[in-house]
Amino acid sequence: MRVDLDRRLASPERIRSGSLRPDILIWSTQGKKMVTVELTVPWEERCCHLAGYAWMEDGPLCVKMHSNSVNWDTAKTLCEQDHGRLAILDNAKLHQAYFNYGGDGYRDAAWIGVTDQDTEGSWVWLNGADLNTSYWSFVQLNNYDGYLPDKFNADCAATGGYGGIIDLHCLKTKPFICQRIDLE
Ligand SMILES: [Ca+2]
Ligand SMILES: [Ca+2]
Repeated sequence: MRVDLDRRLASPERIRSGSLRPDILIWSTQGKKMVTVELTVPWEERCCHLAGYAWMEDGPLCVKMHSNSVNWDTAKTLCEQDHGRLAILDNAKLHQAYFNYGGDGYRDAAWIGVTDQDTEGSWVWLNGADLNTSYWSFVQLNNYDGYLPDKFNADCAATGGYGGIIDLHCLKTKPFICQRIDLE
């Protein structure tokens, strides 16, 4: 079956409901069953790159490092507008893939998708997972970052230095990392 047409996934406009996954959806309302079919074609392996994101095979992780500084909420919105989310590094493998990618492992502070805005001290990723701090090389979640006039209210997290995680005031502006989980 040829689905890799001219390096584009093409389907008639009137039956296309989305450009991403799944490729085929078959359902029966009577039988209350749904079957999803995902076709893998050679070109799809490079989707992450083609979308302008970095492909970190070891994760696997498909992320984009945005160097412009915005507050945490804006970063979250910008990632969502680009069909993604603020990056979620909720296991050691993802953490390692991210920090080992290129360079010497150093990463400037950049927003990631974990916050303790709902309950102070209880850090939760945007996918609902609790933050496990065991695999971060240093953890500075002290609810303080010197942001004026609200120094003792750091509820959003950023990557920091060599494998670390730090908390900052959510209104502070920082670079941010978006993730396209649909391209991983
Ligand atoms: Ca906090
Ligand atoms: Ca802090």
